[in-house]
Amino acid sequence: MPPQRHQATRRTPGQAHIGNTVDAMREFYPPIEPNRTGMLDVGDANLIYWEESGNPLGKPALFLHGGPGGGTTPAHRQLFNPEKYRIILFDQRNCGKSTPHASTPGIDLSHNTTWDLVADIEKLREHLGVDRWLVYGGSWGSTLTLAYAQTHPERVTEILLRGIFTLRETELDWFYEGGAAAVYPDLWERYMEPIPADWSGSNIDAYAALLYDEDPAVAVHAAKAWVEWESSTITLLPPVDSDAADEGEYDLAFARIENHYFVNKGWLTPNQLIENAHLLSGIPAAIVQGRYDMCTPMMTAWALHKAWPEAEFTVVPDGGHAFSEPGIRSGLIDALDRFAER
Ligand code: STX
Repeated sequence: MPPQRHQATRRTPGQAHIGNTVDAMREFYPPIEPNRTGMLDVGDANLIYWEESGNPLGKPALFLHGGPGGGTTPAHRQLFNPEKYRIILFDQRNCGKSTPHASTPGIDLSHNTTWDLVADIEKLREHLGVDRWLVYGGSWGSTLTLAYAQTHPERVTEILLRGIFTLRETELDWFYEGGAAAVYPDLWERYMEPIPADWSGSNIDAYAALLYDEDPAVAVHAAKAWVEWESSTITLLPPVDSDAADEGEYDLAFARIENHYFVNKGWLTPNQLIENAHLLSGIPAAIVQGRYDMCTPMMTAWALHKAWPEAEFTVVPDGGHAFSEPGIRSGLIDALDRFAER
């Protein structure tokens, strides 16, 4: 079979690999069901949904989902070889199957911060009796992976990151305040539509009010516009399906949680996660970044690569943001298969 163009491929540490080098296309592993699931009490009246699939005696691997507020889906299990990995997924506070859900009227998100989630990961690790684990995170999941691994490096065997996001002002400005409007002026109009014409503050602040409007129809309308902007710009090619049948709970939770993190700048100091990359020294790591990622553009992956040259760095030449895209998926599965042999 001739090589296919949209592959990510194996990369040696310390070098940037950018271009058209291709290996074999990788498919997802087959769909699997969890071996066990549970709800862990992490305090502050929060229960988080967790699940384990794959090999109960395999190499422990933790999947950190995006958003924040995106939740896990069964497809996330399929990045990992189920014979090799003990695959652990959980829904971060107030989203997915975790409770209370952020769409609940009167929800209080003050106990939902980056550092609450880092503490939750440690609680989950102890609850499951895991000593050390591989951690994978894409997008916001990459932010959380960096925050967790820089806080508890001794608990992390390997790191895999996709679509690097570190919640810096420049990154929020790009995606939520107008940068990406240069590429998607049509979709940008729809994102801006709920914001009152006389509003003079930031878009993120406008949405912070809209998402809690006393009229639930206004809040849901805003949530749908927020989510649609994000979900329609994360793949290189337009997505095929939409969530038109959704009642709004997913959108409300996703938009409220993301917006809450962005208003608070992730409870991070400027550039914190990149400046602290040295704390990850010695942990085998790989970064997979799509060249045409419009949500978390490559400037951040590049900055991380410069600060952390020992991590493998792969740019997928025809990749966007989503983990399911062929080149991105191939790069991730290739890295996970190699880490499985360590
Ligand atoms: N947010 C990027 C992020 O983590 C800035 C993200 N964007 N879309 C997603 O996650 C979903 C795939 C979960 C919808």
